[in-house]
Amino acid sequence: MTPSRGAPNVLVTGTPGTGKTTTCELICQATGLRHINIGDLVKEQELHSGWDEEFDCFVIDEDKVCDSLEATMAAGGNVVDYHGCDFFPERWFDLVIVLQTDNTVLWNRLEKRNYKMNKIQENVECEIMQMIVEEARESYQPGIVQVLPSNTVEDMESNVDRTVAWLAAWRAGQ
Ligand code: DAT
Repeated sequence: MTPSRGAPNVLVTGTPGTGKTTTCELICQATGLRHINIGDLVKEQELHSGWDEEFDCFVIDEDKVCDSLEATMAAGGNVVDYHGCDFFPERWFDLVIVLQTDNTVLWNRLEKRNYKMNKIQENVECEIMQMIVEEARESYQPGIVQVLPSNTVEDMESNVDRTVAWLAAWRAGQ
C-alpha cells in the first residue's frame, strides 16, 4: 500500500549499543528527516511508570508513547530510534532497519557506557539470541525489514548511504 504521507517514516532498532542513535543522527543530517529518540521522549514527557532499579532504566508506557507520537508519525518524515519495535503501529513505518553488532564489540561499547554487569549481560544475550531481529520480522512485512551490520565506522557509513539511497528511491516513486 502506498502511504498517503508526504515523507516516509524509518525505524532504526537494535540492541542498546548497536549504534542506533549515532546512525539516526547521521541519517537525519544527510536527509533532513527528524530524529525521534524514544528514550529521550520518554524522559522529557514522562511517558513511563517509574524507574526499574534492576536495569537502571525507566519502565516505558508504550500506550502513552504511541499516543504522543501519532500526529507526528501521520505527518511523516521521522527517523525513530528505539531498542524495541513490537508496540508501534505497523502502519507507521516504510522502512525498518535492525542494526547488529558482534558480541565482543557490543560488550566493549556497553562497558564504556558504565552499564552494570547484569545489564551488559542481558543486552549481549539479547543480541546473541537475535531477539530484536525476530521482533522486527514478527511485527513488520519482511520486504521493509533490513538487517544491517554495525561493527565499524565503515559499516555505519554504508548503512547511512543505503538509507539515503532508499529515501531518494522512495521520493522518486511518489
Ligand atoms: P545505541 O543508540 O544503539 O545505544 P549508540 O549510537 O549510542 O548506540 O552507539 C554506542 C557507542 O558505540 C557510541 O560511542 C558510538 C559507537 N558506535 C556505534 N556504532 C558504531 C559503529 N558501527 N562503528 C563504530 N562505533 C560505533
